[in-house]
Amino acid sequence: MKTALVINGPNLNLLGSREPAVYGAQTLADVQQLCERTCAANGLKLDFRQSNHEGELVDWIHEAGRLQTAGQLAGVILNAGAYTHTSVALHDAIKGTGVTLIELHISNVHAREAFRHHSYISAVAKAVMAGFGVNGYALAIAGLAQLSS
Ligand code: CA2
Repeated sequence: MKTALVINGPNLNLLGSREPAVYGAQTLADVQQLCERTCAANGLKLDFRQSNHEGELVDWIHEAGRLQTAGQLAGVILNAGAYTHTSVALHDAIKGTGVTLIELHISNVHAREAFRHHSYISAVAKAVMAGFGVNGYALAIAGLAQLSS
């Protein structure tokens, strides 16, 4: 059974505590449970992580590339948070590893401030998911399962 690696970037540990109108009321622990259930239903194992540190996210993308090459990983679902809009390092890591990656956003970033409209991730992602709330994580896992089958 292959693994889906779900990576959450900066400030997503605050989910459920503030800005419910934008991000909903569910916590990151709730999102992890949703991902557990969805992976089980789609024949995948879940590895669920969060970090506020850009370099740690880069290290995890490198690890994902190695695991995918070894046939153990279906791919990555990445909510890079604000690093989406700033990080050439994440862009280079995804491109350099060639890992299958779905970019995910809880909110519709294109309906928000102009600085959220550009993503350094989209050009190197297999697919992009935005605006479905936290249910987007479940939709992305189902999509990843189809891509890897
Ligand atoms: O919509 C998304 O998922 C975002 O990736 C979330 C990021 C934001 O910078 C992106 O533009 C869009 C922010 C994550 C911070 O989440 C918080 C949740 C609750 C309270 C404070 C922050």
